[in-house]
Amino acid sequence: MTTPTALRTSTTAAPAVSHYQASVADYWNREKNPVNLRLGDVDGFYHHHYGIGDVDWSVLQGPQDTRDERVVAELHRLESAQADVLADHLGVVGSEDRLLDSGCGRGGGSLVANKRFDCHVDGISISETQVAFATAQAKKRGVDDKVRFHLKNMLDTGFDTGSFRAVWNNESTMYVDLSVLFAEYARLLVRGGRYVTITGCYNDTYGLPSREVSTINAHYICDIHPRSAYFREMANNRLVPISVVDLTAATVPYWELRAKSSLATGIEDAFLTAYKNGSFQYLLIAADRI
Ligand code: GPP
Ligand code: MG
Repeated sequence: MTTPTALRTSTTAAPAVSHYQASVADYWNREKNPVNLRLGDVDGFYHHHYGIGDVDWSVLQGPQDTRDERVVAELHRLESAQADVLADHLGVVGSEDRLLDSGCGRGGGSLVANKRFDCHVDGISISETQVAFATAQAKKRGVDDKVRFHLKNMLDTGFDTGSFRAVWNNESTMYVDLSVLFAEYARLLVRGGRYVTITGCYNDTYGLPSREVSTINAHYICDIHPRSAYFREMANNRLVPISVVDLTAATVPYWELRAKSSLATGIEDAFLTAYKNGSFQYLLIAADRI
């Protein structure tokens, strides 16, 4: 077996990652889905998460030659609404505070938080391509003095203890062991700091992962956790939930529109079936570091 680049002993900035993480990084280094790039092109906020809120179904009517454009704008509006809801839960953030966007993708969420709070944001990813892309976006917006992106492993960031007012994961916790992740956040967050995640989790009351949840895992090379694991590992790591919002019903319309669009990637039916059969849930959890 070839040793993944990021695992080799090296003097480069590449983070120490497992073979599994190297395969995930490879996926994101190659990823160029129009559903992400064309949506980001709308306003320069490139997201790697899904959307919430009611769909304006009129986008499917009107001239055929501009239908795609209308659908792209509508899907992006719903993804932007999701990013705003996450930012709503970050608590009181001042312009000198520092936030961590853990699993930052192409950097859209970091730019949203900086725009809202004028704060410092560090975004981290194990994908070189994503870090380079996000860095270019921050430069383009002229916010690279406050928004910085790093090639780092979220399980072992190397950032100073107590250096962050808030940390978030927007759909990236399913790539890591939560017991290790939350121990790192308990270290990174200042006492009284805020942790927020929006995540897809499997529903303990359904049982173990359904066929559709397993299909989603295979599609993205991830390992969706049960809902219970979030609360157990937060409790084990000085993170006390303050808000739990079930966004499942709010995300279904996004998937219905995405399934009808030319941007569909093939995973849409699995999400829709999993949400509708009760095996999968889309949750926001905000917690305080005590
Ligand atoms: C969306 O990224 C998020 C993930 C791939 C992580 C898995 C999330 C779950 C809730 C299970 P994306 O925006 O790059 O995905 P896509 O290309 O499908 O839009
Ligand atoms: Mg996407």
